[in-house]
Order: sequence, then structure tokens, then C-alpha cells
Amino acid sequence: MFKKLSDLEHLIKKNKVTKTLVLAVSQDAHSLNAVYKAFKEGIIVPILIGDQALTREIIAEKGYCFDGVTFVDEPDYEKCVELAVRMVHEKKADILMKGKVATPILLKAVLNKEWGLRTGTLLSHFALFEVDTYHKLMAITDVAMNIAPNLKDKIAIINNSVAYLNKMGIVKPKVAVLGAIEMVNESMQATMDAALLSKMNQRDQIKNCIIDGPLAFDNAVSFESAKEKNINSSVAGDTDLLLMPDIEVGNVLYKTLVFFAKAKVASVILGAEAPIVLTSRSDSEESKYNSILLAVLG
Ligand code: COD
Repeated sequence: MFKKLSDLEHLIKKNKVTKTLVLAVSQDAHSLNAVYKAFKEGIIVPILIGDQALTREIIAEKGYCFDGVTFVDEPDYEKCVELAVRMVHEKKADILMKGKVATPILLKAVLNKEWGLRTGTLLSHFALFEVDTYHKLMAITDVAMNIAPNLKDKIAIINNSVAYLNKMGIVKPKVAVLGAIEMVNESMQATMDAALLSKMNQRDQIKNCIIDGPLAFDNAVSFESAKEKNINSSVAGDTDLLLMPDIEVGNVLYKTLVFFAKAKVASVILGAEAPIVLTSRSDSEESKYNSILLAVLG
């Protein structure tokens, strides 16, 4: 089982995996640093699409050597994103990565009906955290794509994440469906959905995982907290995946973990034709690099 995000790198190197990654709107120093590191490690072969003059300026400043790498000059953000998405759609690249462009612009292109990366399932964001105060890696979903998922969306979001965790070797991930409280309250939709998801899991309508909820954050991540409240759950305190009620809660938790708890993170969009590295502009170079690793593993 993975305890640290650096375990992803060990596994990829052991399996000698190299993937082609297209960086959309490449004139972004943080993304280029992470891409260069992965390139030097032999993990990816990049294609850099963006304003070539600005991109080369950053590369020259850093003293990076991208010899042999394809550069495509397209200064217009939307055209640039379209070119990158099409490249993945046409299987000329294995991974799409967001550079210096707003998330909705990239996601709208990914969802384009003609040349986008839809597969017929819901696309969702998956973030994998390494927090010093937790005993293993913990995934959190969805903090960046689906704004207010309904029950059907939540099933798809769980399925996307569970499939990825299964790929990482976690055979039956423990999924905590978060609420503000651990009791079902008919005025709180998140707790109602949580109860339904748990029952659907018990009846094998959602497979390859163990779901429990509603759980409040404290009892989802702390066995002692759960015990104090007499919560009898095999998930409480040992959660592999936290399902968020909506994007606001998810995004605030993500940023709280990063900024206050100094957590390390890797994140990707799942459910598309290929993994998409979609970190936020405030994410560190390390988290962008970790996200590339996570995408390579997919
Ligand atoms: N998976 C598959 N198809 C989808 C999804 C999805 N997650 N979301 C929308 N669609 C399809 C719909 O079925 C429809 O066919 C089409 O796409 C358009 O749907 P809309 O009108 O609901 O969606 P858009 O295009 O207005 O917006 C989609 C976004 C993903 C851009 C939107 O949901 C969004 O802005 N999400 C939050 C992104 C964000 O700001 N994240 C930053 C956090 S740091």
C-alpha cells in the first residue's frame, strides 16, 4: 500500500513507464518545472503547446534543455487548449496537462462533443493527499469539477475514484461519505445521499469498495473520535477516499490541507479518454510533479 506520494515515482520507475504528455498553454513556469523534472526522469515525453516565444523565454531563464521536444506555437488560449485536447483525442498524446489557463476553459474543451475527451461517464476530479497526521495516503473527491453532484453523479464519482484506487493496488478502498454530522437528517441532503450510497454498497450496487456514511470529518479520519461517538464502522478512522458533498466543501478542505497542514497532493481528472493533470495555479511545483506521476499511473 502507498504511504507516500514518492511511492508513485518508485512504482513508475520500476515498471519503466514513459508516457506522452501535452501541456496546454505552456508559458507557465511552475508547470514547466514539473514537466522538465518528469522529462529528465524519463517518465514523460512532453509536447509544449502555447506562446512559443514566452515558453522559450522561461526555458532559457531556467537553463532547461528540451532538445528533441515538440513545440507548437499558438498564442490564443482557446485555440491552444483545443489543439491539445484534439491531440489526446487523436491518441497522439497519453496525458493532457493544464498550463497557464483558467480551469473552466480547459474543462469546457475537454467536454466538447465533437473533439473532446468524453467517454459517456461523468468526469470527476480526484486528489490524493499525503498528510503527516494521517497513517496512509487519502484521496478526496470531487473538489474541482462537479459543482453540486446529485446522487447519480456521486455514484459515478465514487466509481471513477475506486477504479483508480484499485489500479494503485488498493483492492477494496474504504469510502467515507462526508456530512456535517454522522446521523441522517432529512434537512441535510448530504446525509441522505450518504445513507443511500452506503445501502447501495451493501446491496452490491456500488462495487469494489466499502462505503459508510454519513460520517463527519472527525470520525472519518479518527478512530478515537468515532469510538467516542459509539460509531461502529470499518471505514471510520481508516478512510481511503473521502466523498465531498459539493465543490465548496471539497475545495476549502483541499486548500486547508495544503496551506495549514502543509499536505502534499497529487490530482487528476478521471473518467475522460485520458488522465488530465489539472492542478490549481497556487499548487506547488512538487504537487504538479506528483500529479504528473498520478496521471502516468493511469
Ligand atoms: N462529466 C461529463 N459531462 C459533463 C460534466 C462532467 N463532469 N459536466 C458537464 N458535462 C456535460 C453536460 O452533460 C452537458 O452535456 C455539457 O457538459 C455542458 O454542461 P453544463 O452546461 O452543465 O456545463 P458547463 O460547460 O457550463 O460547465 C462544465 C464545467 C466543468 C466547466 C463546470 O461544471 C465548472 O465550471 N466546474 C467547476 C470548475 C472550476 O472552476 N474548478 C476550479 C476549482 S479550483
